[in-house]
Amino acid sequence: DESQKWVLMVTAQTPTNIAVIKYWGKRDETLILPVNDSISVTLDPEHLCTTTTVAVSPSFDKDRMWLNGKEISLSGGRFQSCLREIRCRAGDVEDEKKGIKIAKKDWEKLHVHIASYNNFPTAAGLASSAAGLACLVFSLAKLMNVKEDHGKLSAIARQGSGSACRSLYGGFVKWIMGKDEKGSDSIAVQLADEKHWDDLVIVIAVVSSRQKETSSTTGMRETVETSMLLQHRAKEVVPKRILQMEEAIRNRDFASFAHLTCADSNQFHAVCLDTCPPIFYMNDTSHRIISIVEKWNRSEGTPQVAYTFDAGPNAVMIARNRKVAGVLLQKLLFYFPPQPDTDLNSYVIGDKSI
Ligand code: 2P0
Repeated sequence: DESQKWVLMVTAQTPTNIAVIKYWGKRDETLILPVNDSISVTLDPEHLCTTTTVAVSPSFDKDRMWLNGKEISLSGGRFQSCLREIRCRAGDVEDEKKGIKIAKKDWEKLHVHIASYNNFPTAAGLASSAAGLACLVFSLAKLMNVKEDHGKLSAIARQGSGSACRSLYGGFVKWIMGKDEKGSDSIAVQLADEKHWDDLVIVIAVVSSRQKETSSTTGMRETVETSMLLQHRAKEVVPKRILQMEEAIRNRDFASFAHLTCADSNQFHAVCLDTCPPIFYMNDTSHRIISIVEKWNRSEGTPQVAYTFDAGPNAVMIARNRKVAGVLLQKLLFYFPPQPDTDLNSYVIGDKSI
């Protein structure tokens, strides 16, 4: 049947983001509404990003998805929420060259195939859901000619994974927690674009290639249920830090930026420790990195490097400029010397087996 032969495709690429004021804890688990605002920096797409191709064809008999070449289930509630939210906003699509015409109402009957690749090892514990879900939502929105702005799309990506809403913009991004119980105002906004503060250099030290033991979703739930410190953090600490961080970013004030970033990472891990049973995401190597950076910053009289750790032991370090980043790499190689035959492109500093 000739009418079944066409395939329409869209490809998009989305970088991951690193929070400098952390999201940890939900007030609504299904809609993914957080207990506080968060701020992140989106990485350069060359390094840690997801590339997703979405395709539609009348010959597809169900929605299917492949991650790094392996088919995965789309049955989870979060994928289904994203697909549903995008589908119900689909518009008319026309490709004259291919002779394809899809009317708004046709999308209910059509199925999509999604192929997604990460250009970094998913198992290394580096945020992959943020880039993945943001890219999925963005590419589907393009394919289906959804005419919503980035804010609206961020609210859809949020329902796939909280941190994903921040990956729809480059530069510095704030996820506003919002007040609405349906989540319509829990969206991401760009604070400054990628050119605003381009002296900064981000260095990621892979401390362990093992996958984390407690998923973010489970960890957050347990923290919300058991930690008293989280209440204090969400209500008293973060609202002030958000304002200070916005000002530091606006003024490119590295000293304030570094103090806030390090303090917020440490408080996030303190909240994890305050959870019952306690959650340990950092290990001895992570702690050593903190000590090295703290000592260096103090000896210089003003911060040179900020560190931040997510739900795993890997260190994300932000150097004030390229020169400092060079010195940072030298220091890391001095404190964590590789064996002579080590491939530095995949060197895991705390994991002797690699
Ligand atoms: C963040 N993290 O702000 C924080 C800091 C990890 C530590 O967002 O349950 O994968 O999908 O909303 O977004 C990781 O949590 O969790 C995270 P869900 P997500 O980047």
